[in-house]
Amino acid sequence: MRRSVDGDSSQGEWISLAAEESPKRYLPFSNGANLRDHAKLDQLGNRAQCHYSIFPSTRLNSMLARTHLLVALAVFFLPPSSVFCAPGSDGRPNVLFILADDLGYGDLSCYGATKVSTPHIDRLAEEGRRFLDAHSPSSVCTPTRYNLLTGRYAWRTWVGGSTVWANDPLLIDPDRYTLADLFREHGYATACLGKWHLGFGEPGMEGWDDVLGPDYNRLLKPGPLELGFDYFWGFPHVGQYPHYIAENHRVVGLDPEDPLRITPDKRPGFELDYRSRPRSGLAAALGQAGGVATRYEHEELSDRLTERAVRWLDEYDEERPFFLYLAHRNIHGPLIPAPRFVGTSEIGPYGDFLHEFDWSVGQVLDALDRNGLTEKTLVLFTSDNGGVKEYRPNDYPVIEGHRINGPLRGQKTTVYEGGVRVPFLARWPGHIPAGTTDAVTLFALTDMMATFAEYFDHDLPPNVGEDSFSIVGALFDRTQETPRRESLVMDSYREMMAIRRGPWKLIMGQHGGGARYRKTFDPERPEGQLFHLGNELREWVSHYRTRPELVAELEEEFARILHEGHSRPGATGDPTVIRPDRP
Ligand SMILES: [Ca+2]
Repeated sequence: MRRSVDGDSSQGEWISLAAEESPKRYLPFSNGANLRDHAKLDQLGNRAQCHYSIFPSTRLNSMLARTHLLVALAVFFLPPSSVFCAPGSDGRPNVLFILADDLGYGDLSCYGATKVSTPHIDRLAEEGRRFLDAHSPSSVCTPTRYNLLTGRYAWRTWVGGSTVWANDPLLIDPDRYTLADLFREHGYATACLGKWHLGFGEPGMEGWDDVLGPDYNRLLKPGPLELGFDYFWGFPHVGQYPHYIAENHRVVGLDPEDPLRITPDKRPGFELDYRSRPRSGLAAALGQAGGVATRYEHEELSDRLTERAVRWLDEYDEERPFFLYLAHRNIHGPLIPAPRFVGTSEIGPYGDFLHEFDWSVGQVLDALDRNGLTEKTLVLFTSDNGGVKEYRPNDYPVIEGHRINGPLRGQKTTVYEGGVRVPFLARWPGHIPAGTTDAVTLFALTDMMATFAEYFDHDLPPNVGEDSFSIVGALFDRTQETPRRESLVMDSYREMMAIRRGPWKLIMGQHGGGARYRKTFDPERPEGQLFHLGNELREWVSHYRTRPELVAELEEEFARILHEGHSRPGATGDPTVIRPDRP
């Protein structure tokens, strides 16, 4: 196995996969590298039959710019009441937010995949807008979900860049104003279906154990219902124990005679108390005992979630609009689809699992059609982090010919683009032009808070959405009233921090900071990595040594965002540190 350009050999086999693509092709400051990345993306544009090319320098893209300008001008001169005149009773759409799990930038046909077929998800691209510069912006599940629901960087919290485990409390302070609170305040019914992965309960609650966490036989509270959701049906996480489904505050199907218990990790250290037990990331060996009647099998989980989501839509008959947060379990490992999908793809279980996911999304879109909701619903579709090539040997997928993260370097848990750049699709018939592509708007899932606040003409208080910037302008081709995002902080599972501004991305370390990252420092190499993503999306050519003034500027901007406790103008915050201790 060759050593990668940044020497991150600690990240194992995936580097050799990357090396197969001969990084030398990307090493020179050559147009060839640019063209290679761009040609790949151009294929994506063609596959989605987009109206626009994504390349700023091309003639087609100038058409894009002109079209956006014309639309913006037309919108500007329309009376305000007509701008969002929707078929719904009051003009505001339902919002269906579909969050895939571990879906990579190259996993969908509409983002360039050729070894799998995702026609139902591609439909969203064909009938809506595809974004190419969207970010999670964290590299794993929990912190991204925190960003989405709060509009605040998760590295300001005790979870840092990693995930909560079955014995962790609710990460979001119940007093914090959330995206669900925003929708509810504006008259929406709110529901969360699927993977939660933000923890339940709090230390000191009845039944709490300092090592094992909440008592799953009691009320799981606080949880989603304390954060603005009217209804919750879902599971705490995927993969780790316990394997159960909860509805609102209760585990479904629990037999009092067979209580569900978490069994402690056998490794040294877990006899410690809650605050001093080993950090998250080591807790995967927690087990489950009892609760037999509550257990699900992985192969049935997608079916059960799909059935619940479809039934929720079929039964929805309220006058008020809804915000449905559908957090899917696919395509997070274990890669076990329902038996009827096994063998349906050319690339084994990974592709089969993608096919199951696409089927599931298709069922949900069919439910919108069947209930006359398609025209009244803004569908947003994205992923919580990049795809996984390899970090859990048992799940190593056979992916010959399939580039999980497309042209991007890295994978889930790293701060390279492969870990944090995600597909993002938006469809609202009549309001978002069909088949369009936006390659220029830098944003993150953190930005949903400010986006919908601006849409509702809702001034965010200073202590809400501290790192959130609206993308209303890019989403709906309208004049934007609030500041646009100029920089974005991203982080890895091990809190390797990066900051993006324009095409430049500074990684404040020598590696990608992935799950297997070890904090070793090579004095022979530059302290950080500086990439120009506009010239070279692949992140092989570092300009760190040649652009010290730019490195200093970006470091200064990051330090400001860190120490001011916020990045959104008008917000406030206390000086923060990266991953503070648990409260
Ligand atoms: Ca994930």
